[in-house]
Amino acid sequence: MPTPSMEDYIEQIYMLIEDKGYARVSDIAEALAVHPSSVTKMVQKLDKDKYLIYEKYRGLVLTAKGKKIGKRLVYRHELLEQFLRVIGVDEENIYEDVEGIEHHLSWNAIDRIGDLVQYFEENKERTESLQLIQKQNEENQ
Ligand SMILES: [Mn+2]
Repeated sequence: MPTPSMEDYIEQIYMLIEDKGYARVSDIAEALAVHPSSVTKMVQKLDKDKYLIYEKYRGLVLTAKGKKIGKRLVYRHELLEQFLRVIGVDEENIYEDVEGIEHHLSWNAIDRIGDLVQYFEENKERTESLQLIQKQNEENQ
């Protein structure tokens, strides 16, 4: 299993490759707000663990294993954003909150959160009913 930090890198590399077709060390460093030398170190570790293949002058490609995990990590991030949005968390908090929790939930919990998001999306009255409770709670504070 990748560590939280490895997960952040795999997730970011997967997104960069989806968006641009490639992921350069400088792009990864910028996206994660870290020094390029940290990226190089991590990329070497990810290569060693077979998540990607890194060739210094030719860039990097994800292996099948890296792609599979990258896809799940991006899905998890997006699902958690949807979840926080659906329960009414302020938009300005959503990204940071997801970054804070995404590595610390089991896949079991992720799947159940997926059910809950589906539960709300299948019937807008459920969201309205939740919003009513939130309004009442705010008024009572
Ligand atoms: Mn993330």
